[in-house]
Amino acid sequence: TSRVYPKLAIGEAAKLFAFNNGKKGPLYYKGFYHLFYQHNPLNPFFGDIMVWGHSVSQDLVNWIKLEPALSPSVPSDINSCWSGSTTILPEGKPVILYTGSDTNKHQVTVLAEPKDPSDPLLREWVKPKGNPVMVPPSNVPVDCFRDPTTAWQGHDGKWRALVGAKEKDSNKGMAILYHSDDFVQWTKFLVPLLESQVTGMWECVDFFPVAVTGKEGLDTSVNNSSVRHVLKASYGGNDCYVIGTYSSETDVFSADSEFTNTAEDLRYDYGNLFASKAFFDSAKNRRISWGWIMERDSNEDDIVKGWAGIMAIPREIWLEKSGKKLMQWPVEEINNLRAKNVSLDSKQLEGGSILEISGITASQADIEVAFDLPDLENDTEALDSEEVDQATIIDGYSASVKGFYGPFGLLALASNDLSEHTAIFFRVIRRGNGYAVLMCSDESKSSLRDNIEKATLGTSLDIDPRHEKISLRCLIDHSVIESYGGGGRSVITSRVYPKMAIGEEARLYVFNHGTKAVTMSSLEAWSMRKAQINSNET
Ligand code: DQQ
Repeated sequence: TSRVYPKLAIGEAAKLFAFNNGKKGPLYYKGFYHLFYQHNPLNPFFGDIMVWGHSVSQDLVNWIKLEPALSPSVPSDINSCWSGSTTILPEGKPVILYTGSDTNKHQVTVLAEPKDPSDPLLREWVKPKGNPVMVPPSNVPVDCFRDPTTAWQGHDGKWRALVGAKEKDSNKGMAILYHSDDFVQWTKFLVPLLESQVTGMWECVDFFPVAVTGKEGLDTSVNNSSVRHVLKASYGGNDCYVIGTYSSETDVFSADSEFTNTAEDLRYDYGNLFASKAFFDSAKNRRISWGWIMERDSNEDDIVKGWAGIMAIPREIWLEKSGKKLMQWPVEEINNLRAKNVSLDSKQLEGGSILEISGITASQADIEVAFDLPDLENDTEALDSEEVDQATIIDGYSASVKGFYGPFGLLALASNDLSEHTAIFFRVIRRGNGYAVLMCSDESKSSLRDNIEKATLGTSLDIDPRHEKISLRCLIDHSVIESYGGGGRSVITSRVYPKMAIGEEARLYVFNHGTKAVTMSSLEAWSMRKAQINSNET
């Protein structure tokens, strides 16, 4: 396998060599952020042997790639080291719980500890005797029991952890709860902490507290009356979550809603993001979620380019003031890559208009733009109404459907003849006696290449366009567009493979293809510098 070192930019900073997927056990320890990730050192696709790749950073932007942290070495993980999580014990030592594929290819939970806890780079890990510490329960298939969470301590000081699973002969997905006094002996709790009849296997489960007010992150064991809990499960290609109240006295998690395995489920991202993991960053008291962005090209393409899979920009997450959903925003450190800046004052965008944003590197950029619909209130014309079937709503995720208010937004990674572009846009439609804002990312014209999956994606953005501007931040990086709507209320990540709109040939436009004029009340755009990625081939 050729190990290629493509020119690296921001999102590409996380382009990790050969195949990687899914976040594993990120953590902050002795001044370093650690990113562990599923890695196939041999081929740019999911392999029979997967290891824990390992990179470290002091700022979440510039990275040093180290040797793999975990590789198959004991009967419990001889056929792969799959996903898991890190936990920092009260005395400050980090430990890992992860899924091993054992000699019989059963998925079991393995405990690993740092060989030298005084090494801030945590380069070497050892697997104490007593492994595996958990094995699939009898009602769970041996290949549906994986991805243990970060553990937390209840009021009684006992450890708790969850493992994602599916029930035998059913479509029930669940998070199985385990207790432990010593982090080695784990006892399964009578009932799962949460389950759903309709989702199938829950991968990469995550469970953590969020403060009911403010943005500060909380360490995983915090629980009190000003805390709620989030349970995230990866299924159906999405990272979905519910918010609820957890008591360690009863070990009951009362969720406000259920997983339905439909578009109604709350998602971290309405585009391409999966197998994320959140961790508490004690350096800055924030909770950071890190997701994996899959390839949408072919295996053959991945073999040609020599790598596959990238990590999204780390996101700070906190509870939205309504308490009904999470907010997400790129970690502030990414702003340190901002270089040349252009800013535009308020402009009226007539229906059918398009305006190039020049003066920045459109293929590697950070854009913040806001739109305003001053006439919406007294617009008596019959707007597009949302009282239509779901299929029509989904059609609305395409930028080619012309409405009254919308589509308006950005054409990113656009060729100058617009034959290639990814449209990130909004629509405002009537909903009952108010309005709904749809936020969409239309990849259908993102590439002239074949064998690429091009989705039209969208979701409802939870703001009232009569009283607040419609804001959008896009981090554009060659083959990734991360779009944050409404200050982080909704996020859509698109993975695209333009053939013409690459490097200096890429363009950026603001557009309004709706019938009605909208006001672009402000736009700030920055060229983004490359992050430094080095291999510490010690
Ligand atoms: N990928 C890992 C599993 C996890 C899945 C294996 C998530 O542990 O469930 O590479 O994409």
